[in-house]
Amino acid sequence: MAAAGGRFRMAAVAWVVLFLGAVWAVDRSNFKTCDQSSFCKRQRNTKAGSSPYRALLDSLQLSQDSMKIQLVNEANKVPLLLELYGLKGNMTRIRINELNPLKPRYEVPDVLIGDPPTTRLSVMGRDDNSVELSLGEGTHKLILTAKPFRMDLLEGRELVLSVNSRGLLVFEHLRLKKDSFSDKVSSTVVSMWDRIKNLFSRAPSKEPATEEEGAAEASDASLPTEQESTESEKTEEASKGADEAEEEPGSWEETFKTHTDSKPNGPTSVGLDFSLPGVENVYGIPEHADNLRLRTTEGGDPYRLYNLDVFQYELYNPMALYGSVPVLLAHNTQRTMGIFWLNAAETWVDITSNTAGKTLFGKMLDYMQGGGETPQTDVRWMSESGIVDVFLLLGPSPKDIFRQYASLTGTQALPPLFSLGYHQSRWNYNDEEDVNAVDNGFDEHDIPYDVIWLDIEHADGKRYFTWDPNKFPHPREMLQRLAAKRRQMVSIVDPHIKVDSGYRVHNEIRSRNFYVKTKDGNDYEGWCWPGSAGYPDFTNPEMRAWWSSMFAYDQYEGSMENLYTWNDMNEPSVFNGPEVTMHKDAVHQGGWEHRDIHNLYGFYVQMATALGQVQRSGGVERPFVLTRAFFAGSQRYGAVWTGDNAAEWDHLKISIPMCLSLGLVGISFCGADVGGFFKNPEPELLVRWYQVGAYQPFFRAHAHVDTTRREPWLFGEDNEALIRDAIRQRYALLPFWYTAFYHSYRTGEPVMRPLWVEYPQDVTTFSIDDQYLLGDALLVHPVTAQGARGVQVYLPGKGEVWYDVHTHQKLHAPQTLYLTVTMSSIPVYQRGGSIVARKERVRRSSDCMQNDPYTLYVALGPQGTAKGDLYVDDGHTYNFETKGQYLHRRFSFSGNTLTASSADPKGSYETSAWIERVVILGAGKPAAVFLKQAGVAETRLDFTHEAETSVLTLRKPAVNIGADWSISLR
Ligand code: MIG
Repeated sequence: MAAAGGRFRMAAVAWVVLFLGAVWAVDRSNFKTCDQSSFCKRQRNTKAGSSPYRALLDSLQLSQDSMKIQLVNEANKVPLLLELYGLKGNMTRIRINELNPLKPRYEVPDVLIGDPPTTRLSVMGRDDNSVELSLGEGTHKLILTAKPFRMDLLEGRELVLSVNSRGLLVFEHLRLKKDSFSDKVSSTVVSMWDRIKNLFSRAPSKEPATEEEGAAEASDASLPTEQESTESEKTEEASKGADEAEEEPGSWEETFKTHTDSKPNGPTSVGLDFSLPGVENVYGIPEHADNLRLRTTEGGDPYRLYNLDVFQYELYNPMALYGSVPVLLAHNTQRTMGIFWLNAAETWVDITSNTAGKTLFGKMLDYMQGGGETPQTDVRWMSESGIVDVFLLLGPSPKDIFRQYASLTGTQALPPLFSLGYHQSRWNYNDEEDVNAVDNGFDEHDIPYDVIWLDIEHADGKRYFTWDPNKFPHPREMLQRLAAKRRQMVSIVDPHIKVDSGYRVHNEIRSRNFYVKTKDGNDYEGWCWPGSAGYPDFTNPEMRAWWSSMFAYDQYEGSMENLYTWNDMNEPSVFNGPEVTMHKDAVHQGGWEHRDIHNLYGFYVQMATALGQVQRSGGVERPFVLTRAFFAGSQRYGAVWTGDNAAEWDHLKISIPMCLSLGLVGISFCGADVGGFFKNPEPELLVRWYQVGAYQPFFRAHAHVDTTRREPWLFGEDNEALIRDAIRQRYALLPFWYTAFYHSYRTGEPVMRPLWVEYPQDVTTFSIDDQYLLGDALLVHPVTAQGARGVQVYLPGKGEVWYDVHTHQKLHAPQTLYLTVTMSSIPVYQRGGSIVARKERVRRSSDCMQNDPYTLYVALGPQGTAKGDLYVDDGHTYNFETKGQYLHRRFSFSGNTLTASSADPKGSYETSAWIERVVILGAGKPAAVFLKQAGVAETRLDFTHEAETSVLTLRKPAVNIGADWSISLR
């Protein structure tokens, strides 16, 4: 690859150094600190104090569903327009934009699944300096104070959230550069804007340049401006603004390392603060390699949200990573709330707290002396461009928050069943023989697996949608061989497209004018794996439609039904770009800068890819697409993973909080590279990682091209047996995983969830992130420490009981127990009161298990009752949605009777799968057991009872999983 040049040699050198065991460390100098990001610095330089903003009460307009009011910055007189909406389901939306922007500001499209339904707002009272509004179903009220501007949200008489109470609303209005300011220049600017838009006019487009434009104009028109803002007044404002900004270096041009950002629009950032009285625990805003519970950012950098390809990322810091979800959750024993900051530009989040640094004892002392202030957390959001568009999710319970957020951005797509099985990947499986040998290896070693993955070396010279003619000359035969074993393959399709006139994909994108443009209007080119590469403009719906069409079987040659997709490098990664990504002044469809849309790029790549997969099957089959970059709403399109981790114990450990944080903001289908991407894991670490991965939603082993091979059978028989056992545990629980995903699909609740979600009043759980729950029934505390002899497990729930799933030992809660572990231990507990379905016959793949019989595990609660459910469908089509072809079964145990009934009469599905066993944990020994089905005489069931563990096993009820029945113990 001579063309690839120095960057690749450099990368190679870096890896050699790494593999020689040199220091593991991100090169921090490649990435900006807040101080090096001029808008972050400017925003942060505004300190808490009295807000310069005043709300003009006379401008208040109340309509059916919203309130509009002008805000004016007393310092520069620039007017803003604030819109407030009460949304159905206990949410509030606040939008702040310029009243008369020089040109439209970016408003994020496509993330919300629709226009959120509103509720009626009403004015309850007003005086000289404030207005009181009633929100929602009358449960909340909002007091807007005019001067200084702030808003306080109350539930009953309790203040739950304040906006701009610290006076940190900073809205940099669009203005013209001072020295270029004249009528002539101003018309030049406008015509430049038109010209940039026209760059895309070759592409046929039915949509107007921006929908937002129209909306912004409409809202301008609909409001009487207090001071009629004429062109000349605007002019004054603009020049005033320019004066202020002149003092700030970086406002009109910004340099980082060798890159200069031309910033044609000058400073455009927006920022706002939120105060949360009574709150000490905040979560979310992934992706960061940090604990579940967010820390305060005083004295350090804010958490950064800017999708980046970070080489050798370090743990426990607020640096940006591959994906961004601007959603923060706040929790205390009384309530849970959420703040969704809908902005796709570079964003920083500061968190401060008045109790930070106080010890628990200190807080207690405060409390006892009555002198302590109420704990409070303050959150400050700062984005480089766009508008303020923020949703306040008012809970009050954690599950309300999930429902509220899902109503805005959608729920987790129901994955095809195979994708919940085990995935075998490495960079790279070399050729068809290699794929064959690995595939056969799983059979020889009796280890189930579902998917084998091909990384970038499979394509012809990193030209995605093609196959290397020497290594993969017969892709269809290879895929057919896998299909015959009821297995799948995933191939990588990255969004950087090799600039090569012999490459059809490139030619088509270029001829359709679908590439992102430079600020000068040329096709943007960057260096990536193929050498010089173009970046398709995924923000353009026409481009996405074309991209989707590339997944048709006749377009993607060599593909077939069991080939699925992996989207990597979609931050986007640009090796020679600023911070290894795209220049912010690159231009997208509609004339929007990359600055405006950056965090959305990866979201769109996965969207277009997933849609392509759906279309290739005529809308019948569900897609599977793994993405590295993501945004709010990405849950609708597939799975994410945590990128290039390392074969180190700390990286194993942090996979838990990283996936928990994603689950809290809707993205349930999360996993980390099992084994660690960089470096070679020692066998102990590899085994432990399989044990952890088997109990995380996306379960894929993956490894860097320079690592030694690590298929499960390469580490001796003992380790192989341990890995086999972990993978088999995963497969046995597939019915449970699938059901948990069904719930996530229905409600948005996370599959893998922090303990506090189920025990919201138990303060002990608030910072736990070394154990978690799957659904509401299984508690997992995996071993993540080297040489571990035991783990401290916290079992929550006053008066509850838990059962060790391996020994069936019953344990009383709440308690922290020390559990001794060996290399085979994967500490998992089933909650007393739950029922979990498993399939316990060992097969080659999940598809082979489709009609296998079930075992029900009924774990009796303290009252001798239990309930649970099971979701079943064909595992791969949309027929569950379009034809009602599914079963949602309910099981409940009380009064010594276990009953099976339908949880949802709208669904029905024919399956031959039956129940082969029922295991009741915590049961006494009955004299006899009877099975009853409608219209059939009662039959007696065989059973065994273990007195020591109180386990009652009922043999062969042999009822179809779709049938209604009851079993009574007498
Ligand atoms: O710059 O495709 O995170 O999983 O193996 C590295 C090669 C590019 C990064 C991904 C990794 C993948 C690798 N890719």
